[in-house]
Amino acid sequence: MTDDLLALKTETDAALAAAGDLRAWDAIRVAVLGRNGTLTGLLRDLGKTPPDQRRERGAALNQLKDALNAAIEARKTALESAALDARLAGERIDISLPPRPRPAGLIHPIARTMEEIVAIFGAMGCTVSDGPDVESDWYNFGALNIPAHHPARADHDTFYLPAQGNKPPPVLRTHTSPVQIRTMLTQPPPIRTIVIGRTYRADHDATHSPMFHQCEGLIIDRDLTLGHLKGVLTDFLRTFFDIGNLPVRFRSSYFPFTEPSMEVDIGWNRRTGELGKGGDWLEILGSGMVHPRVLANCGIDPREWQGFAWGMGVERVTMLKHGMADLRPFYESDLRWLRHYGFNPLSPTMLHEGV
Ligand code: 2U9
Repeated sequence: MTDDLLALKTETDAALAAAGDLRAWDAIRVAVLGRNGTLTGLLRDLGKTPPDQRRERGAALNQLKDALNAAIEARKTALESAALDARLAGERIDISLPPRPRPAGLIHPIARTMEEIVAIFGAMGCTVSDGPDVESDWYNFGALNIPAHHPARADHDTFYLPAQGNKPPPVLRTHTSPVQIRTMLTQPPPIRTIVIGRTYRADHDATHSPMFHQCEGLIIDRDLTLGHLKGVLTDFLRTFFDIGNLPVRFRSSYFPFTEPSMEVDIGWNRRTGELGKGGDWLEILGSGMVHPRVLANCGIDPREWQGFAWGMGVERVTMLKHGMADLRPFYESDLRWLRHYGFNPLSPTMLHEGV
């Protein structure tokens, strides 16, 4: 190779080494191999070379062209891979960073209890059903075998809304039971569902609030018995209170929508409030086999299907589980109370993870 060609190779190699990015690299490529590039000019001038030197000069130029092409491509590959490395390093996320030591918010005890109840009955195969807070007289009372003037209506301290036309006035639902009525009217049996939500009764003291939360359940299938009811509720109570041998007692009772009906008591110590031992009994929930008339009201044939239902107050089970004496702080948004009784949202101790 002649001196001028060697110089071009040396110059180009130096320029490529100095090119820090693809833009600089492209400028070199164009300056050497482009239409007006140095090498392109030399090839064009080949015709002006005296014929006796032309062959040798042509071979040298081709050799230089191959060498320059290879050097330019190699530099491109190196620059591209350096750019990718830089991008990957810049986009790295350190997933080993610990969470903030003090979470900004806490889970309200009512929300926590509802999450736990859903987790436990969910593990038993129940869905969660939902319905409106404002209900018709029929869904809240009539369909549940509580006709007008039935004495059970007096227990409910109902909030009535203005009547429309000749229809009975709508009500703020006094229990979540109308949701199970809606479920039976829209879904064919078998049914396994729970309902958790706000309910309303005109009552206000240390253990009653005009708005409170209920959880009710409904299981409909062929061949269900009181034995199934006792098994499901005993398992629920022992899991919820986290006491494997919690004493559970079923006591005969009356509700218009179940027959037979049973109240459920758990063992505790009345003096200390400790659950699970102590020889005293505490009423915790109501239950029973769904009344055949309630099934028939929803178009379900009671000769083919039967089932059981239960109900409990969410505030009440929360107070018992966590030793709270008064229900009113649940709704007062007092941050000191919430910091004391709230639950860490990052706490990994959800019941269903350990059941
Ligand atoms: C349908 C059929 C039957 C739900 C039931 C109870 C017993 C019960 C109370 C507990 C405390 C309400 O929050 S509380 O005041 N509930 O004792 N609830 S059986 O029975 C149903 C519901 C819907 C269609």
